[in-house]
Order: sequence, then structure tokens, then C-alpha cells
Amino acid sequence: MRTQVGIVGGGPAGLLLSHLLHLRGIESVVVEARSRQYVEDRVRAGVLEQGTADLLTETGVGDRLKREGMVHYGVELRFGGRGHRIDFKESAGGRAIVVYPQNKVVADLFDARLAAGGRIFFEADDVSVHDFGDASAQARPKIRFRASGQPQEIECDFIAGCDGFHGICRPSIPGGALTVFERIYPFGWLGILAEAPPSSDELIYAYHERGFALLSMRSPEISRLYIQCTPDEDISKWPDDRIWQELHTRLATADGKWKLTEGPIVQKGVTGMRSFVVEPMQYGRLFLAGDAAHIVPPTGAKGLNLAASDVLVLSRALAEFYASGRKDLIENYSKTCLRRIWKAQRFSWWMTSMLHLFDADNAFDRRRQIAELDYVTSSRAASQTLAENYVGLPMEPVN
Ligand code: FAS
Ligand code: PHB
Repeated sequence: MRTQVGIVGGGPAGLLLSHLLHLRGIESVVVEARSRQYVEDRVRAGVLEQGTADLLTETGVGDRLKREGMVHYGVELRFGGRGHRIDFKESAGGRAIVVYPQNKVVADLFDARLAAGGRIFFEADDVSVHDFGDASAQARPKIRFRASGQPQEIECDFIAGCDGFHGICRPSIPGGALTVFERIYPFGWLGILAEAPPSSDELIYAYHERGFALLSMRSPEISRLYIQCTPDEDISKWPDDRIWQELHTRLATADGKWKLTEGPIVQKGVTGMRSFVVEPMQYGRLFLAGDAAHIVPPTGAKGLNLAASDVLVLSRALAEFYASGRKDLIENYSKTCLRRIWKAQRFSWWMTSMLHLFDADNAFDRRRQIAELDYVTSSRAASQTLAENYVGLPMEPVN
């Protein structure tokens, strides 16, 4: 089979890329290792930057987002038993975030792609990529896989590696061609989904001597909550009442007036934390996008949003190539994306470093963190810094 762009991975990056290419009249085929239901059921991101929400709306996949997305113009930092609101209207020029789960983002994109006749292979096995190293016009990159037990081959002009951190595309690039930049954190997040109305209208990031906690949400009926834990925490040692107890402790206010509403926990899991970037994000006619190229600690709520900005850059570059033969945007894809990626890496590292317990015995670090939180919540300049990064920095100018 032949197509213009072969896309490995049917998560947010792969599906959004296929959608954006379709809008520009460019054919693609998505090869996804899992079933549609599995991809939609995976509990992942919850926060869209203003730019991501605008992109989905402007490209025709934002109807449910407009109906169900919860627009937030602020976020709370809670420390020393007191809450401090960062006001986006005041500090981020009125830009906001939209709380809308990744599950629904991918479901909306699946619906749009399939309604438009998009080709998606689900439950593909033994996926491999070939002949992508030659950037010349004679190149004939290929994706090989098995679907329903039958061998398949897609010959294409370009391959987009949107197969996440554990995918096959990045490792298929010859050794020595990529440089890895990585930091692994000495903690993870234990996250729960609970059938409990959120106990706050906005997200709460809490710094506590027992460790970080985050109150987020999925809807007016479903809460999403996290506590810092060890990176290899055994979830079986965390019965529901122990989780709730830890959340009550870490989120409590000194005046005792704020209450956390409990409810049945319907999902729980532990996620490790790392910062990771590969440079460059391309090799010949293979382009990496999203988690295949970079990972951020979720403290800054950037993972899904970076995937969206990568594929927006890539779709524009490919559209220019097909429209006019222009090659510079394709050649500069990685350079253009990395400027915004590294700024998001910095912000995610900064939020993580400010809010998590690294070494409980290091009294200096604890005082320094409290001073940083005090500064961010009492300085207009400092709170503007947090706000403008949190709602999302502008897209990079296309080189
Ligand atoms: P994804 O990993 O989402 O998608 C890759 C797709 O490729 C998957 O569907 C996978 O099945 C498929 N695939 C893998 N190997 C393949 C192969 N060999 N062949 C074909 N297909 C293959 N971000 C936030 O902003 N906030 C959060 O709270 C948050 N929580 C997270 C929790 C967890 C456990 C994880 C792992 C990530 C979390 N993230 C969060 C980040 C996450 O949302 C990613 O940034 C986002 O899913 C990136 O999208 P993709 O790049 O499409 O990668
Ligand atoms: C979430 O709702 O899952 C979420 C929100 C903000 C974060 C991380 C995760 O920083």
C-alpha cells in the first residue's frame, strides 16, 4: 500500500498529525499497536494549554471540548497550610487552561479521522520502519507490520514516529545519530481517579513536609488527585483509606476550613518522573514527535501540549513541501520544535523542583523551596512567569 505520510502511533500526536495533514489534503495512514478502546481508556493528561484548545477548536475537533471542557483562569499553590491563587487574567493576559482529559481528546480525533475516511490500523504487531535514512527524492521509506495476522507494508514519502517513549521509531535511528538529554527524579506520582466532586474549582498544587500533592479533576463529578511517592512505589500497599488520609494531610489548610470530599476510587496507578529530550528529532525522512522525542515531569502539565505543538510544526513543514517543494521547513523541523520544547522542559523541571520533597533531611533545600513559593506568590513578576508558562508560551516563529 502507498501513502504520503506513514504515522507510527495512534495517540494524541499521531492522530492530531493525521488530522492536520488531512485538512491540507495530504494523505496519511496511522499504524497503532493497541485497540481503539485501549488508547481511549488510558488515563493520561488532563490539562490543555490555551493554544492546544484553540488548535483543536479551529481545526474542527473542538465541539465536545467547547461543551465539556472546564476553562480555568487560575491555579492555587498551597504551602504552610495556606492557599495562594495565581490569577491568569491578571498575569497571563487573560489566557487560560482548559481541563479536558486526554481520553476525550483522542476519542474526538478518532471520530474525526474515521468520519473523514482516515486509514488507521489497530492492534498492529511487529511494527518496523525501513529505508528512511535517505532524505533524497528517490527515498522510499516503509513501515512493515502485521494486522489481523496478515503481513502489511506501507511505502510512503515520510514517516512520523509518534509512538511514544517506549515506541520503536527512536530506537530505529542508527546509534550515534542522536544525543540524549535526561534527568530521572527520585520520586513518582501515585494518581487516582475518584467518583467525587472536585473539592476546589481550580487545580491545587500543594507543597508539604510529607511530599507533594495535586488536586485536579476530569468533570464536575470526577476528581483526579496525585501524591508524591517513591519511583517504584508498590500500589498494592496503598488501600483507598491510606491514599485519602495522605491527601487530607497534604492538602489541609491551617484554618481547618477547607475539606476534601472523598468518593469511590475507580483507578489508581504509579507514574515515574523523568525529563528527557533527544536531539535532533529527525533522521532522513523519519520525524519524531511527542513522547517519542521528549518526556517532561507532569508537574507543568506540558506532555500532551508539546505533542500538539510538534505536530503543528511538522504538518506545516510537510504542507509547504508538497505545495511548493520547499525543503527548509522540513530541514528545520527539529530546530523549530526544540526551542519550545526546552522552554517547557525548563518550566516543568522548575515546577517539579519547587514543589517536591527531594531530601527530607536537607533543611536548606526546604527553606529555599518555601522562599521560592513565597516569592512566586507575592511578586507580580514571578507570578507572571509561572502563569505565562502554565497557560502555554506562544508557538515558536517558523524558521
Ligand atoms: P503516547 O504515548 O500517548 O502515544 C503513543 C502511541 O503509540 C500509543 O497509542 C501506543 O500504543 C502507540 N505505540 C507504541 N509503540 C508502538 C509501535 N511499536 N507500533 C505502533 N504503535 C505504537 N501529560 C500531561 O500533560 N499531564 C499528565 O497528567 C500526564 N500523565 C501521564 C501519565 C502517564 C502514565 C504517562 C505515560 C504519560 C502522562 N502524560 C501526562 C504525558 C502524556 O499525556 C503524553 O505527553 C502524551 O500521551 C503524548 O502523546 P504521544 O506523543 O502521542 O504519545
Ligand atoms: C491531571 O489532571 O491529570 C494533571 C493536571 C495538572 C498536572 C498534571 C496532571 O500538572
